[in-house]
Amino acid sequence: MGHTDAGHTHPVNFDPTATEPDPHPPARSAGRAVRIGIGGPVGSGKTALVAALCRALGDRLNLAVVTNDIYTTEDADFLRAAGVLAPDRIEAVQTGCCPHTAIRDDITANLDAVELLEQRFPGLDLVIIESGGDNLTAVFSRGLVDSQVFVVDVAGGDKVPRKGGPGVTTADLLVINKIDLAEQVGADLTVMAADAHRMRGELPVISQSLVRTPDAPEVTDWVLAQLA
Ligand SMILES: Nc1nc2c(ncn2[C@@H]2O[C@H](COP(=O)(O)OP(=O)(O)O)[C@@H](O)[C@H]2O)c(=O)[nH]1
Ligand SMILES: [Mg+2]
Repeated sequence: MGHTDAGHTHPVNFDPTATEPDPHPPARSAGRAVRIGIGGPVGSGKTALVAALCRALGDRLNLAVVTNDIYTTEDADFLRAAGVLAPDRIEAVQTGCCPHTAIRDDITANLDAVELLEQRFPGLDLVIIESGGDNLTAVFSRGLVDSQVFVVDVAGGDKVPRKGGPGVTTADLLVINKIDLAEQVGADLTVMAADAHRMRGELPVISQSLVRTPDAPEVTDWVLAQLA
């Protein structure tokens, strides 16, 4: 006899902004470097933020960086050329695939890069891992990072925070970058901040401009608090 679904109702409570929390606690073992992931869409200012953090913290901490690019080592090359950190403290992972794959689904290449840096620099305090530019869906596996920052910018308009996605809703810190451009693109910063807080509950939000404050003082303080 044929099966029929007639009469059955399937309640669908789909909330496109909701994301299942990662069930695995951060695998942080005593003594190893704290790992902080920096994610967010292409061009939002992730590499610029990594450079700012290196400038602000490079003299105070034993610090290293892993960059992720799809087909190049562009971000690592940029950071080395900018001289923000000794070149051998920067390792590039070429993902060859969608960036989220290498930071969330198969983190092996990133773990290898982190371990290489940990062997090269005993007593490392902090490893910053920059994701390849992705969209609003890419977040880091908690098996790779202890905490993560998601960077969006105002240039795409003030709608971005309310579009949600796991980066906006669950990252340990949301950065709204390039606030210096708000007027040019007609983005309302009050709306962006209010939407961000509504989407994130108690989780912190920092609005900043790396043009106005190139050393990212608020994000630097947040990073230091993660190490405390
Ligand atoms: N006006 C402005 N430009 C910024 C700011 N932060 C980064 N940029 C620029 O935005 C572009 C993309 O930044 P980048 O760090 O490469 O973005 P990524 O793709 O997320 O790593 C670069 O030209 C940066 O100089 C900011 O706060 N204000
Ligand atoms: Mg980058």
